[in-house]
Amino acid sequence: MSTKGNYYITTPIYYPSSNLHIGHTYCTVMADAMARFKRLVGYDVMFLTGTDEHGQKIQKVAEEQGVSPKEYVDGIVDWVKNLWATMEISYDDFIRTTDDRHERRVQEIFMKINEAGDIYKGVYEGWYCTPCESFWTDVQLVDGKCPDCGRPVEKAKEEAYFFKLSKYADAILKLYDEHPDFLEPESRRNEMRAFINQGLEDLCISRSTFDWGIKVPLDEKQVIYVWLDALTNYITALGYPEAGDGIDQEKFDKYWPADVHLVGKEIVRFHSIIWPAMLMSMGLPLPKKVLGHGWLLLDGGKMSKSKGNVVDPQKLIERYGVDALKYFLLREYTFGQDGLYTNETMINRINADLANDLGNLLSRVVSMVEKYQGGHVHTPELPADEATINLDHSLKDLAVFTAKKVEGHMDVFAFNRALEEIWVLIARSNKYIDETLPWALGKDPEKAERLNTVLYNLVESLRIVSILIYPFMHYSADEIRKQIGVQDDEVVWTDAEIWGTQTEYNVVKGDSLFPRLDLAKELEALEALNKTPDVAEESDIAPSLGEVEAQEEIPELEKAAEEAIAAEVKPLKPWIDYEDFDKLDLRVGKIISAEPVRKSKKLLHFEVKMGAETRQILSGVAGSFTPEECIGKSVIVVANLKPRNMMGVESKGMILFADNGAKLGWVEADVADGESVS
Ligand code: ME8
Repeated sequence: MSTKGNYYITTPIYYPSSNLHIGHTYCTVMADAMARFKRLVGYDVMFLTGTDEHGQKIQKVAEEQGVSPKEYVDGIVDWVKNLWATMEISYDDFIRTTDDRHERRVQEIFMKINEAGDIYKGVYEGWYCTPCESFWTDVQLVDGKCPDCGRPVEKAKEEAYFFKLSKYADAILKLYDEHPDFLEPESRRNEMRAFINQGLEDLCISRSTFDWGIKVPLDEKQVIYVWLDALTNYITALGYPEAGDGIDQEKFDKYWPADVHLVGKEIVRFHSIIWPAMLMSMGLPLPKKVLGHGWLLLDGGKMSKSKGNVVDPQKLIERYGVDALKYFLLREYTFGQDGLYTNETMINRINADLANDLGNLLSRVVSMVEKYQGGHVHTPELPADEATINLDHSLKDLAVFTAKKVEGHMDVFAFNRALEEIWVLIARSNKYIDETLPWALGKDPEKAERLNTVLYNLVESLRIVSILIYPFMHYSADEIRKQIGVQDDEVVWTDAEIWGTQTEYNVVKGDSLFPRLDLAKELEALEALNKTPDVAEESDIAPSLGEVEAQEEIPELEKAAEEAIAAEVKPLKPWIDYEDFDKLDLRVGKIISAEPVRKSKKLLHFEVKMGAETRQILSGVAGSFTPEECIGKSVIVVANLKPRNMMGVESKGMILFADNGAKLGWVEADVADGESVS
């Protein structure tokens, strides 16, 4: 029963251009854990996920498969729903952008925005990045390429409808100022501010070069272009803008505005600029929070079977179970930051936390209750002496206070900290066994009552653990409850704050929760799994494109996020011979002056002192540094790079900078200028 109000949480609607991978699973698992947690603490939760099915990329791949786009996406959507069913993802609704309810409402929304005077027909002429389905202005391009994915762009010109996004620039900046928690983490807010300050262009919201989309209601020749179609899912699923028709608008009134849109960092821009602008145009309240999570990166940055990573969540689940995968994803990574996925990290995490700590605690306690107590423990009867009272209290106090700590971490989406807190209690319970030595008590009939007390305390602690882990790993929670004999089927969060809710337990030992894994064997097995073609998948149109390797052969299918992920951790270039390296003359230089270059937004003009010689060097770093902050830096210069003319100025050499794909940093030297670097 809900007492705390309503809570609406969403994931992105994923592109069914291919099967989902562990990155999508990561986002959905976080949303599911939060939805389950909120339900448990008393909210009436609406958890929405779904698929974003229109667009040129999907149309192309369907054509290549010789099927209609709808047939194509149907296959993938079945796979996605099946994955979520296996994981018991507790969504309340799954919206597909091809649902009739969505298509109809998107058209109505288009008309509403049009009536507000925010749509006009124009001609766009810009740089178009096909994989990202994004237009860019000259200023936004980085080295002439797409600033999001780094791929080449092409000039495009076409009649289309535009949304007056630029009109809302100030209102959005004001939103960030007045409601800083609208967009988190803070670093993303700063990026978005900088993006808006560069100048916000109106947004092209229709296309006429393909037809796999929702028709523009005013113009049969155009289809609504992805982001208007996609973002609106968050309200069309609630029945907006119409009442009646089986889906009551009550739902909209009840859950909108959303409490949180959980999204990957590469689509924060769409959710924190375009989406609020559209809502402002419709006169609707804005979501309370857009939360950008980090990426899971794979070895070398790119998901590929040949690199030895199993990225298919189904395969990991088949081998280790749903809870192990969920626990690993939630415990290993820090919300908002990128993290590296490796099979080894996963297996080590399962062994250390699940097999050793949690699994062991359950099996030790249940075995001892069976062995020493005939499977039965009851509320302690005899008051213990002071030392034992203190010992017992240290366990009880920790146990009953853990729920509040978990709540605190969940408030800020710190899933890993919440789990860490629960594992402190698990570790304390394991230590309590070592401190109380039940096997020694078992040898002395006079200590029978103390033995009962110790084992009862341990079972109580496990009962509390079973409640605390419920939002994250409900299968294991249920198994623990079954083995220790919890009578109440319903998991009640507040029972985790009470010691002694059940006066008697009859335990029944079951299977080991998480058997210990042999790391070497598992790594080998996972590698073999990678290499084994999945027959079921390859006989099926949709999943046959599920492997990321397959996508590598079909560049159009590669998604912006995956490209950007690859860009973030750049794969190593091929080996070079020492002779190649030796051709470089690297010197330490000191920047003695720095100025902008006229008519260039990118270039800075540096005077660099290298011992006796002072050179002028132009670098495309104006987007990252102000001239003032460059002066005085000691840098590394490729001194024998052939001089080049840039904007009519000769640049002699090149300064080295660190480049993480998003931002440049200094590579500084700590020696006198002019010195050689080798
Ligand atoms: O962008 N690590 O869909 P999409 C972590 N349809 N999360 C990842 C990830 C990774 N390696 N890869 C994907 C779209 N994700 C649009 C969204 S919403 C109105 C429209 C997750 O299939 C992450 O949450 O490319 C990311 O934002 C989302 O999947 C992108 O899914």
